[in-house]
Amino acid sequence: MTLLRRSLVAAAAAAALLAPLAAVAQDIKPRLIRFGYGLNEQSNQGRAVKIFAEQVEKASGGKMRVRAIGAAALGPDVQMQQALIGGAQEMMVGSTATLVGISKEMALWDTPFLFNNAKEADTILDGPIGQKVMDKLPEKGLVGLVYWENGFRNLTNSKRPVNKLEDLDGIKLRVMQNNVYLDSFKTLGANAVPLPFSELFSALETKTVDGQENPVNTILSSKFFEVQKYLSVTNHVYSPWIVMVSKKWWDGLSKDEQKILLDAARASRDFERKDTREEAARALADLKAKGMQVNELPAAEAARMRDKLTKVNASIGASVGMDLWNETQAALAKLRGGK
Ligand code: KDG
Repeated sequence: MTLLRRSLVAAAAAAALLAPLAAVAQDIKPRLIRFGYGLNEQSNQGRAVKIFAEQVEKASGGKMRVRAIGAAALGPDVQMQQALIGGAQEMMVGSTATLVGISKEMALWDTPFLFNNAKEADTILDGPIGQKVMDKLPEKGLVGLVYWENGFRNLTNSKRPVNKLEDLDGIKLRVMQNNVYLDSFKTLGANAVPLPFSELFSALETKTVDGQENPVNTILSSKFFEVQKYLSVTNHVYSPWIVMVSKKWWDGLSKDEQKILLDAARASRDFERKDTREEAARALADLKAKGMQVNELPAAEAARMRDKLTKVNASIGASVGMDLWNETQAALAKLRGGK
């Protein structure tokens, strides 16, 4: 047998010996999941991603590892959404409001004053209507797992307290990149300026905008109190976050792996809502202690705000579909003791 032939036979034998080891090595190499989010690690959003990561690693015996990447290091919501659709990133949590450009039914959750309290929000979001809205995502390349709580949104600005609608006149107010928010605050008299969350602090600091609106948790964790004097409690809309997976990647997982992610998402949802509500209960006192001047919008002014925004609601109904709109209104009426 020639030297070449002997070498080839030896190489083939070595490869046959090493193949099972390579397969075992492949088996124990953990599946890495890049999970992007926009707030910082110390925020309620960051804390919940950490819980999700711990649950996944524990349930998979270390075979699935979540790399939590916060502070919009993977880009703003809209950029991460595209990365998931393209399969360049596995998971994210972000605002439903920034998803409307991809899935129009998500605009349902932008409806001003849709929910009166967290119980209504949990019941609708975790029930058949919330699932129906989520079921529109796979055709767009995304899979929604659960809704987390961003929370009821309130106004801050550097100019004056908002005690009546007219106090919004001329305020340059940053809003999320979403037409309902844009239309709503234009209707209320503000000069609405859409910006990604990642640019918000510097826009406030440089006075590019006078104000913004976010839940008190975010006002605290993003230190907006350093660049905003006035906090006016309006609770003008309940804002959900949504935990999503790239469908391209999801479809390649085993049923067991998919169940691990869904179970961990549900556990992190329950943690996140409890954690967010406990933090929100302390937040007004914390923000006052940090120098913010806090006022509550009087009920009569909130009623005026609702009335002014009814035409925005009509456009939402038309956009998400009147069946979904009417089903939601009926479910809420039933929850509130109506027929
Ligand atoms: O990644 C940031 C998003 O989670 C966004 O929802 C935060 O509420 C937010 C805003 O105002 O952009």
